[in-house]
Amino acid sequence: MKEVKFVHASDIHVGGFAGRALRVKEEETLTTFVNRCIDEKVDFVVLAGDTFDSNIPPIREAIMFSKQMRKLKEAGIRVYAVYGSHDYSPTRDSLIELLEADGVLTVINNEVQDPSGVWLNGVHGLVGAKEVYRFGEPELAAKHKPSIFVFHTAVYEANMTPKELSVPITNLPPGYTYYAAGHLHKRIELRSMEGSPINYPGPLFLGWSKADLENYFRGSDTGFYIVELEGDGNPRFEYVSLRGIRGGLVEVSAEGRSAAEVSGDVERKTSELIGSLPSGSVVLIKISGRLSTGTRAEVSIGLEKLRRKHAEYEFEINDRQLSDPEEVEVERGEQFEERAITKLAAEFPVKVEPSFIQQLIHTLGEEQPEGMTKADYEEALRSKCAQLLRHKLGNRVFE
Ligand SMILES: [Mn+2]
Repeated sequence: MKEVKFVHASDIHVGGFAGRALRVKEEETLTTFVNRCIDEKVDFVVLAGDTFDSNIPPIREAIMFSKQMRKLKEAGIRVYAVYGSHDYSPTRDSLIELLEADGVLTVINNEVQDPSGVWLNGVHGLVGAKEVYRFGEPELAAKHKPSIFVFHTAVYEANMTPKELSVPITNLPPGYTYYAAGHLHKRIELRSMEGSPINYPGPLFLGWSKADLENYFRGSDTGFYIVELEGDGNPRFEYVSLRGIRGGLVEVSAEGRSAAEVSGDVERKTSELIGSLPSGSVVLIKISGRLSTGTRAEVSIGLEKLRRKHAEYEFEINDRQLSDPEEVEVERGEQFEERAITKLAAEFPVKVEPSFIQQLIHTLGEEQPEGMTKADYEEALRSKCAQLLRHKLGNRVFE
């Protein structure tokens, strides 16, 4: 077999950031990415999930992405994708399906052979990592070589997720030449039991969260892999870094300080930072801790003033861990859910056992099976819940 070259990217999260500067940058990054794929004359591109930030992203962003994929198609480059936890839809109500119908990419549902001769198979990432149970399926083992396994799940050995939300390397389907992984927003390179690469490229662009943006400003990798397969040998790969967002991070602790002090500190640090940044740069402001006096709202007003004063910059705010002085501690820790349910059950006008509420929550959480219409699914859910309630509370509640 002749040498095959492909690109492995993941977690593009198209539409993940709404600010104008970041949207422009997203398009620039994708253009650079697509041009590089074309220049390198790769045979195909593999996207390991979370291509879009949601199943139905903003249409403007989706059109931009679709045009980029079309450029690849016109250059004779095939694109293969699995779903990630962000763009998956149990009913296939995802714009990925539209791109597939349009012929610019192929969703990997079963093993598929690329015209280069390489085989691909994979597992979609689901919400809450529910796909972890699929990895033991014997039919997922590689039947051909060379072959690529594409998945959107954390491996336990990456040390970034709890056991129940990840798959141990020993449980990955055996026999593949290359494991194209996604989901972890960090570049990680591991090896399978047989020595094949298991690579996480991290986000191609930024990811979607304020934490992703913070990691970016702290220097975390964003980019993709170019992989070369030749005969039965181990694949060679090279990481291509894609950076270029101008901006920086302003971090302020609110712990034990007044809202006025915090606002003053944010203003001073922001002015210091933007003194060295061209207009159009992105400034991430992170404020965390419990205020001694004043409120979060006061801090927000200060931020709004700052935004208006420096309108030529784009601000992203992360104040999720900023709290008011008198705010009640949110319950945390072991068996939090059980404790909350027990408390709730005690407040019900009729006697209900906590286990019953859990059963009900579980039933309501059942996913819509493939091939079932939304209406049928809702009807099935309603009837299951009604059955449960009738059994527990008697018919009177439905009269
Ligand atoms: Mn992701």
